[in-house]
Order: sequence, then C-alpha cells, then structure tokens
Amino acid sequence: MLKLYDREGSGNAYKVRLLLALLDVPYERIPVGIRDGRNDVDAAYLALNPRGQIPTLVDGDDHLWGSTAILAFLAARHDPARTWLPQDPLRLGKTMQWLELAQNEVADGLFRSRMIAHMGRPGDLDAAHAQAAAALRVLEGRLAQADWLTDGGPTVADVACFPYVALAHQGRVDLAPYPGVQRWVARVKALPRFVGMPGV
Ligand SMILES: N[C@@H](CCC(=O)N[C@@H](CS)C(=O)NCC(=O)O)C(=O)O
Repeated sequence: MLKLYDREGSGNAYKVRLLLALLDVPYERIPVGIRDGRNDVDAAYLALNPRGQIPTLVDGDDHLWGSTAILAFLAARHDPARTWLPQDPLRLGKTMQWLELAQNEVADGLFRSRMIAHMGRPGDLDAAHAQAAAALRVLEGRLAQADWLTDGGPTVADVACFPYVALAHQGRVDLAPYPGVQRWVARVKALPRFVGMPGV
C-alpha cells in the first residue's frame, strides 16, 4: 500500500491527501512531528527526502518528494482516463502553468501568510500579503470566467492551488474581492469524495 509522510496541518501534504481521496486510492498515513519548528526527521527519512520536508510518498521500493511531483505521479498512475493530468499537449501545458503558480505566488503569498499569521513563524506579513494578492489576481483573472484552471474539468492544478487559497483566512487574507475564486473554492468542495483539513 502507498505510504504518505504527512501532518494534519500541512497544506502541501493535504494536496496529496485530497487527490488520493478524489481518485479513491487507499494509502497509509505516517505522521511526521515537529521539533524546534522543523520536521522531526532522521537519517532514514532524509534518504527518502533530502529536503527533510513533507509530503513524501513511498510506493513499494520507490519514493518521491514534493507535492507537485507526487500529484503528477499519482494522476498518471491511478487515473487511466487521464482527466486529472491531461495528455493533450495544450491542456497538459496549461495544467503545468497553474502548478507553477502554486509553487510560486501561492506559496510565497498564501502559504507564507499562513505560516506567519497562523503558525507564528517569523517573516514579513505585508510582503507575504502582497504576493498573496498577486496570486489571487492571477487566479481571479481565470476563474472569473471559467469553472476550472484548465479547460475541460478539474486537474491536479486545481488540487495544487486549492489548499492555501481555501486556508487564506488563516493568513489574514480576505477572499471577498475575488468572487470567481470563491465560486471555485465551493466547486472544489463539491467534488465527489472531497475531503477537507482543519481550517478548510
Ligand atoms: N515545495 C514543497 C514544499 C513542502 C513544504 O514546505 N513542506 C512543509 C510543510 S507544509 C515542511 O515540511 N516544513 C517543515 C520543514 O521544512 O522542516 C512541496 O510542495 O512539497
């Protein structure tokens, strides 16, 4: 069975839990604790994930780190219809484009705002809020006139962008100016087999 190194409050690990639920794939969760503000990991864990972060996925003798890589792998392996990771070149490229936003402005803005405002980590909340606004402006530009980030239905891009947008309030980011984003959050929550996390 798949093993996911995980923590309940991690939005990056939640991306993987959400896709596994949507694909109805069983897995075992292995919780990773925190010590002195960092993941409490040992050399065996660092052999699986040299960054020492979560999530990490173990599939038999293979392992993968980084939520984007794990989402792509799971969608390619467990969704034979390839709706979640499109095969059509343009839809694949568009999906990758939004995955890039998830790892840049969404992470630098919404993830960072939550780390500072909700988790009490040091940092510049105003700078994080400026990046969060940049992420939300780009998302609103798409979602004001489209149901999903990629034409044709939900993909791993929606799964990757969703957690930290849905957790925006924990970073003291108001979604009121972004009605298209709010409708999309509700649409993701209405997907069959959707699961939440604390705060979502
Ligand atoms: N780009 C990575 C980021 C992963 C990440 O930042 N994980 C956080 C939890 S959400 C973590 O492990 N932080 C603790 C640490 O770095 O020690 C991904 O998408 O998986």
